[in-house]
Amino acid sequence: MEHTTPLRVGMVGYAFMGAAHSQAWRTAPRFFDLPLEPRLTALAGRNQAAVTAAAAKLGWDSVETDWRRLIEREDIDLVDICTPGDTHAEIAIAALEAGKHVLCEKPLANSVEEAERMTAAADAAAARGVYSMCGFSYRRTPALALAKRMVEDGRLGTIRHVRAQYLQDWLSDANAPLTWRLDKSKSGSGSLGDIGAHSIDAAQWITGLNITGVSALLETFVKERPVGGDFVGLGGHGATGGDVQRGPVTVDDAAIFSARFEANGSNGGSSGGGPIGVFEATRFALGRKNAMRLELNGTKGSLAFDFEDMNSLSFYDAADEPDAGFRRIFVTEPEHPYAGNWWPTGHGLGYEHLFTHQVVDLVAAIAGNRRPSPSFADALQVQKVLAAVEASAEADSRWQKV
Ligand code: SOE
Repeated sequence: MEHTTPLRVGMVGYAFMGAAHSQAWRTAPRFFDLPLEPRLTALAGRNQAAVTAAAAKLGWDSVETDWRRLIEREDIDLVDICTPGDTHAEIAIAALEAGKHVLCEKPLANSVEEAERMTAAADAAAARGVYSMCGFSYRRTPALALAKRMVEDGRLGTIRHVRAQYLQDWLSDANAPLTWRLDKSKSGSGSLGDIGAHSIDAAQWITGLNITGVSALLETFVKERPVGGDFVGLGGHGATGGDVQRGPVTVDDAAIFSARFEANGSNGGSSGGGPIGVFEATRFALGRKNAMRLELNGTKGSLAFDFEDMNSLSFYDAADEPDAGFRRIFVTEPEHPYAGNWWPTGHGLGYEHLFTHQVVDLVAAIAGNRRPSPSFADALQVQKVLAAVEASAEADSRWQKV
C-alpha cells in the first residue's frame, strides 16, 4: 500500500449516508486492489462538537465546520457529498470548479435546473481530468449487476415489461417526526426522489433504455407531523400527546406511475416499441423494510430481484422445460460481480457492501482517467423523470413526456 498514490477525501455530512460512505472508504482498499489509496482526510459539518465526535467515531483525520474549507484545502482531492439535496448543487459545482473530484449522494439535486448546472460543471471538469459520480448505490448490488450482465448477454431477449417497486414502512406511524426528508425545500420530493429515484436509475441502467414518458399519482397520507422528536434511525420517535407542535409534510408519501421506455435496435421488438413499466415507491408498506424490487419480462425469460433477499436473483428461462419455473441464483460465486473479493461462496453480502463497491468503481475510473458511472448526466436523466412524474401528478395524471 505504501507505494500507492493517495486519494485524499473530504466528506460533507456524517449522518446515515456519511457513516455508510466512511466505512466504504476505509474498507475498499482492504478487500480490493485499488490503484489509489483512499485517505479519510477531513470531515465537514456545521457543529464543531458534533463533527469532531463523528470524525473520531467514523475515522476521519481532521474536521472543518464549513464545507468551503474542504474546497480550499490543497490536501483534498475528492469531495464526497452526503448532505440533503438542497446543498448538492452549490457544493458539487464549487468542488468541481476547484479541481476536486466529486461523489454526490442521490438524487443528484432538488430540481432539473440544478441537475443541469451540475452536469455542465461535471462535463467541463471532465475535460480537465476531474471526475464525478452520483451515488445510485444499488447499481453495486451483485445481483443487480448480474441482472444487467444477463440482459446485455441477451438472456431475456426483447424486454416487454419493467415492474419496479420500492417499499418501506418507516413513516407508517403518524407520529414519526418531521425530519428533513419530509421537507420539500431540503429533500426536493418524498418517496419519489428518496427511493423511487433508485428504481428509476436501476431500471434504466439494467435495460439500457431511458424512460420517455409517464403518467403518475402522488399521495401524502399524513399531512402534519410532530416537530422535533428523537431522531432514531430514519423515522425516529416523535413526541406524542395533545400539546405536540406539528408542522406540514410538504412531500409525497407515496408515488406510483406507469412509464414508457425508448426502443432500441436490439430491444425494440418487431413493433418498434420499447418496454412498458410500472413503478411504485412508498414508505407506508407496513412490514416491507427495504423491499427494492425489480422484475423484467422479456421474450426469452424473466428476472426478479428483491433487496430484502439481496444475495439472490430469480431467473426464468423460457428455453427450460415448461415446468422448471424460476431458478434462484445465489449471487455469491467468484465469477459474479464483486463477489469474488469477499467471502467464500454462499456467505453473502449486506447493504454496506454497495458503498464499498461504489468506492472501488469510482477510484478505478479516476485512476484510469475515465468518467465514472453513473455520471451526473445519467443522474440528470433520472431527475427529468422525477420532474415528469410530479408534473403528471399535478395535471390529474396526464401523460407527461420526459
Ligand atoms: C431512506 O428511505 C433510505 O435511506 C434512502 O435514502 C436510501 O437511499 C436507501 O438506500 C434506503 O432508504
